[in-house]
Amino acid sequence: MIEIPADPFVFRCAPATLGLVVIDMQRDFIEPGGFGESLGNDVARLGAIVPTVARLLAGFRAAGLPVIHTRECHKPDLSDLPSSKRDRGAPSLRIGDPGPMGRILVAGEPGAEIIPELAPIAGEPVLDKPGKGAFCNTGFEDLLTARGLRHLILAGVTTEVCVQTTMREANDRGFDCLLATDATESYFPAFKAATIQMITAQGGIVGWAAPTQAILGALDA
Ligand code: C5J
Repeated sequence: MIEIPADPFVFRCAPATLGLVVIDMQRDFIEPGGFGESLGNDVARLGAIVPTVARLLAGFRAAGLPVIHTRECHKPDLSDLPSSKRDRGAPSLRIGDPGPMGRILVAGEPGAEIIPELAPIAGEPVLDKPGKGAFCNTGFEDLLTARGLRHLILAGVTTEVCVQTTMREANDRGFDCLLATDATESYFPAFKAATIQMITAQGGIVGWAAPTQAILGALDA
């Protein structure tokens, strides 16, 4: 049994049901010139968590536990991009527009790739998702179920958008989820803090939260 000291209480599971989900650690969110910066954000905040996410990944790989990566991106013909998503806000570059790293958030373009430091290795699924949550119009639930996964550690960006949405979707489907607090980040520090408070409040209404060291310590034990 794996036991992770967590907020609001210990997160327990059998190793065979535990997997790591790394959300959207893509060049478009983390590197200058991508979607994140086009929205006016300081992408350096997100880059700062890369070594911690790498440690978490290494811990799961060393323990022989499954890792799944997601990428927020759209088909080149944008047929999976609703106008409600494309036209929201006033970014300098919209999804599908050409930018310094190719077309913004389009599958196959350099910007949509996972950053090289966290590149998936052979056997690790990479799930392309058109929504903020990983369950929207994807086969994510089947992918998890086929692997016998019921307990998920979540990491990645951004905390209050794709990570939180995925965690809420997973929780509603009966998965127990723990957010790795120092392996996730937001462009807005207050939104990250509020997300952690929201998910763990009321007895863990959406799930658990714990730092990477606590997760790795439990895997080692
Ligand atoms: C956003 C994401 N923030 N991966 N995407 O648009 O959180």
